[in-house]
Amino acid sequence: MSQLKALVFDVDGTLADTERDGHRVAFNAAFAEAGLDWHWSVELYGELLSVTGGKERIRYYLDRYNSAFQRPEDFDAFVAELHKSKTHHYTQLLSEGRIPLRSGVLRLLTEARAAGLRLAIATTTTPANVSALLRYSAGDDAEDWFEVIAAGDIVPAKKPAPDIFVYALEALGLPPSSVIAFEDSAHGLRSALDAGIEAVVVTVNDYTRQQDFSDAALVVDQLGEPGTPVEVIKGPDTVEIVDVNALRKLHARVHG
Ligand code: XBP
Ligand code: MG
Repeated sequence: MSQLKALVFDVDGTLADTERDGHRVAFNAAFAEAGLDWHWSVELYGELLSVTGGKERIRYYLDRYNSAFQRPEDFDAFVAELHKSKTHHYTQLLSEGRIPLRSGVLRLLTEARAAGLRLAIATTTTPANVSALLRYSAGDDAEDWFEVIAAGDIVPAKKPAPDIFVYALEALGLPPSSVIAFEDSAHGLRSALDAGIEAVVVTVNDYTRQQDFSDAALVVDQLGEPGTPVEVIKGPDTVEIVDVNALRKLHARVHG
């Protein structure tokens, strides 16, 4: 039986609830700064999250919801510039400490490190966003806790494609059977599964709670804190908190 060696974390929606009050607000600030009358409401943004990647999401919005917009000559440069401005607004927002880590995340990261488990990140978001989130929500050294930070355009295809998890596994030098992946969305779950990772823990959020997680090993509302038991949506209802002990049992259950 393979041994659990590493935990691989998605970022947006998993480490922190970043989409509604973070990325969405930053997109709208970038649109306003560019003099565009675009506004992504909480509801519309939930629809747009069906496309991963901020630049891809802007294109999807124009294709699907604003086809009348007169696209500039160099459309690629326009999208890249707009997304760069959005990333500036987003990292600024993070620097004001407005997006905390989700319940149980810091606890689990600390426990995992103490238990000698290796840590990695596999995310669609821009690398600068990962650095800013870790720095401002967990401290200046938090980025160093992760051996591998696989993020954004480093791979050709974004989630639900498996590329980013494959990249992280190769960088760790580990087979899929020796890791547990943590995700928040159906796209992320599919990406991890198609990279061969069978043990996936999903922590749902308001945007993803209704999605299909039938192939996840464990689906909970949060990783939990002592005294704040998790709500088990799918998986062993004996799980009260997602800690290293629970993860080792989950890994053994999945890998026999
Ligand atoms: C979520 C995404 C990202 C963010 C926006 O990534 O799809 O595109 O919504 O970040 P994950 P960017 O759940 O894989 O962490 O604008 O930098 O893409
Ligand atoms: Mg996510």
